[in-house]
Amino acid sequence: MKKITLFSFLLLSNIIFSQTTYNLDWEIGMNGANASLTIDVGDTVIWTWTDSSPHSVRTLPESQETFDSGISSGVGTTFSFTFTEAGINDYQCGVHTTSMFGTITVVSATPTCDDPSNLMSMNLTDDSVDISWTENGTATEWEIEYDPAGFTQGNGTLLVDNDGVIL
Ligand SMILES: [Cu+2]
Repeated sequence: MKKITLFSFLLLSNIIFSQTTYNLDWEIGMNGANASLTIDVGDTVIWTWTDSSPHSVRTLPESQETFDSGISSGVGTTFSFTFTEAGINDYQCGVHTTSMFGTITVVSATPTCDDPSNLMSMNLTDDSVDISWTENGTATEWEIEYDPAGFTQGNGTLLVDNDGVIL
């Protein structure tokens, strides 16, 4: 008899996400709204030096995440940082602290995904099984991964269910 192991239930919306790269010019006089962005967790900001003065990009002490590019010069110099935590990141140029500063606000783009519970299987035959679970969030569609016992999660056969009936 073939044993089917039902393994994994994932919200589709939880595995579909994208990352965005933002570009900011970095020169004397860039501050406030011109140097500020609201982005999602996982997004990257690239600062590009657009004048010939020496600059840096560094966070202030209360910033959620911490970075410091060090001081460098040259039009076209870049510094990039990928934000991985939701929060507020005030930053400045370490050389021109009063004329070059901004805020990168990072928000959480991924909805929370509650694990289903009460996973049960019944009526197992050679080629079918009834399964049930309790949805603990607001999902209306589930991805079901299965294969013979011992398969590697991620390599199994996928089914998508949105009405509780799969034939
Ligand atoms: Cu500067």
